[in-house]
Formats: sequence, C-alpha cells, structure tokens
Amino acid sequence: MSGFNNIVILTGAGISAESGIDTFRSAGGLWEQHNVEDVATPEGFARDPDLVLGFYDMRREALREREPNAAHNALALLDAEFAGELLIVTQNVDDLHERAGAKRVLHMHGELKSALCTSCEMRSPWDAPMSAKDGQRPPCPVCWARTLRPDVVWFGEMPYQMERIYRALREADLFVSIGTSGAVYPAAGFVRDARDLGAQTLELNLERSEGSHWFHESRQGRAGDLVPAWVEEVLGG
Ligand code: BV8
Repeated sequence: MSGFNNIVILTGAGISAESGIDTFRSAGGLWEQHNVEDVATPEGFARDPDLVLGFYDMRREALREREPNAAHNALALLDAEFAGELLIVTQNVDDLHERAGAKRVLHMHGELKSALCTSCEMRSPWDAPMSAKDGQRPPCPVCWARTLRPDVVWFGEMPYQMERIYRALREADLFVSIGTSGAVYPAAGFVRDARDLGAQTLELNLERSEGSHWFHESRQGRAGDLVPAWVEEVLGG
C-alpha cells in the first residue's frame, strides 16, 4: 500500500459504530427507530419541525458521551504523518474525526454541531438543543430570528462542496471507503468515479456493501482493527 501520493478517504457511520454511535441501516439502527421521510427530509421538517429538531437534539446530546475510536485515531495519525495530498470526506455529522485530531476533513452531509439559519442563511457553531423551549425556538446568533435548522444535508438536498470532492477524486491515486453501506448517492458513486479516473480503490467495512464489487480490493472486519493496520501499511511504506 506504499507509493501513493494522493489519497481520498470516504467514511460512513460504520467508522463511528465502535464509539457507540448508531449507524443507519444495521439492526436497531436509526432508520429502524425513525421514519427517514419524517426526520431526514425538508418535507418532514416543514411538516413537523419539532419532531426533526428533537431527533437531531437527541443525536447531538448523545455525541457528548462519545469518544473517537482507534479508526478515527489512525486516520488522524495518517493526516499528521502522510506527506502527500489527503482528504477525508465524511458522510457523518459527528465530530469524532476532528476530536481525534484529523485536520483535512470535509463534511459532505453537514455537522450536528452547526446551526443553519433559514432567514439569514448564516451558519453558526451550535452545541445546544434547537427544539422549542417554553414555546420558543432559540434565536439565530447572527440575525436573532428563531428560524434555525440543523446544518445537515437531508434527502433531496445537495451535499456540500461537491466540486471540491470531484476535484479531489480526479487527482487521487488511491480511494478508500470505510464503514459505509454504499446505499446513498452521490457518495456511493465515488468509487466508480475514482476508478474510472485511474485510482486504486479499497473498501474497509464490517461486511460486503452494495458497492463492494466496484472496489479493486475489499476487506471485511471492524474499522477499529482494519484502519490502524491499513494506516500502518501506508506509513510503514
Ligand atoms: C442528492 C445526513 C441531488 C443527515 C444523510 C429520489 C428522490 C430524491 C433523491 C433521491 C431519489 N432517489 C435517489 C436519490 C438520491 C438520494 C439517495 O441516494 N437515496 C437513496 C436512499 C437511494 N440522495 C440524496 O438525496 C442526496 N442528495 O441526491 O441531491 C443531487 C446530488 C448531486 C448532484 C445534483 C443533485 C443527499 C443524501 C444525504 C442524506 N443525508 N445523512 C443525518 O445524518 O441525519 S444520509 C446517511 O445515510 C449518511 O450520511 C450516509 O450518506 C448514508 C448511508 O449511511 P452510512 O454512513 O453508509 O451508514 P449505514 O448505516 O447505511 O451503513 C453503515 C455501514 O458500516 C454498514 O455497511 C455496516 O456493515 C458498516 N459497519 C457497521 N459497524 C462497523 C462497520 N464497518 C466497520 N466497522 C464497524 N464496527
């Protein structure tokens, strides 16, 4: 795994599973507890904002008790030690990559700890409940309107920084997918884009995913085991 100069990594909920954060599609996962149309679409938010705000408040609150795991720490080490180009594109809205120390991180589906105001469209760091309290939702720190929403990308919404991601995929000589089911686009299509553009492709996942057949190599196992071993291969040269 040595000799690469430009690595793009895509992470999904599976990299945070060993930190105790629910994934979406495993047994008991988020989509078994909640109807995705109700809590992860703009239509659901328009229909019942407090249900949606409560869903994200619960996940933001749960994040306080969670810590990065060995996989996040290994990617942070790679970020610090790898001399080439590196971009960690995460579908996750948790902050565990950053808390592990990774710097070159791009949240294509937004972040739990960010608030987007639908009046002034400004984003603000946010780590408090967004649901109404005593009948009032909290005010936007910029314009004071009580019109904040979670700064996450819902189904039917455009993921963030797509141009930057496609530019990185064009330049990558290695694309690694970690802990994702390959069920949601456009992220699920990145492996094909990277492969068509000449990159080597590697999947690290607990089980075979919907996209496993697109990868040159697919390794099954827990991220906490597979990722440190892979980072050692890359840094050990
Ligand atoms: C878009 C943020 C247009 C919010 C998420 C009809 C109408 C409208 C849209 C569509 C449509 N048909 C298709 C679409 C597109 C749609 C889509 O793909 N739908 C699917 C369901 C078919 N996509 C969109 O709407 C996207 N936007 O298309 O805009 C556009 C786009 C480009 C250009 C022009 C226009 C926006 C989608 C974003 C939705 N937001 N999250 C939040 O977090 O609440 S999606 C969410 O699910 C994640 O972010 C991720 O993207 C996706 C998949 O989740 P995973 O991370 O993979 O988690 P999952 O549980 O599925 O899998 C976990 C994996 O880990 C498993 O494989 C498991 O085996 C493994 N694992 C578990 N434990 C471990 C492990 N691996 C290793 N170690 C372990 N310990």
